[in-house]
Amino acid sequence: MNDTYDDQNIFAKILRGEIPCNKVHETEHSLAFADIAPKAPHHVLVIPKGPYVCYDHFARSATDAEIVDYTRAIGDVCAQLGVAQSEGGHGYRMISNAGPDGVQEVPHLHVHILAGRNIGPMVM
Ligand code: DGP
Repeated sequence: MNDTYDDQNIFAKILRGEIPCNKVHETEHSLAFADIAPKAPHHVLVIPKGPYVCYDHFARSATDAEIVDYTRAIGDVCAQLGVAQSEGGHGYRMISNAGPDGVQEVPHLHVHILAGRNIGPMVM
């Protein structure tokens, strides 16, 4: 996988409204929705609306407005879920897989927010 964006990926279809999602939060440049196969009581995916394949692609190509919006949207989702550590919540794990070695399935940048139980140690 490289940074050539495939607009037929499943999250592009969600953004275009071609397939449904369980929306959690939306801003001008970002969308958050429940993962279809949750690995924790809260498992939310946060994506930018722009055509970015992975985090490094986004960080190097997105506008400052998109980066600020996306960064804040992730924090706002944590607060909305009641897990923001800075607000007394129990915390969460935030993961973003990239490319074949990162075992990224969907080639549109997404951050996984996993929370609602002790997620356990990182297993490699
Ligand atoms: P990753 O391996 O990081 O690319 O994870 C992709 C995630 O996307 C995986 O946890 C399952 C989720 N997913 C795949 N297809 C759909 C879908 O159609 N809807 C939703 N809500 N999530 C999906």
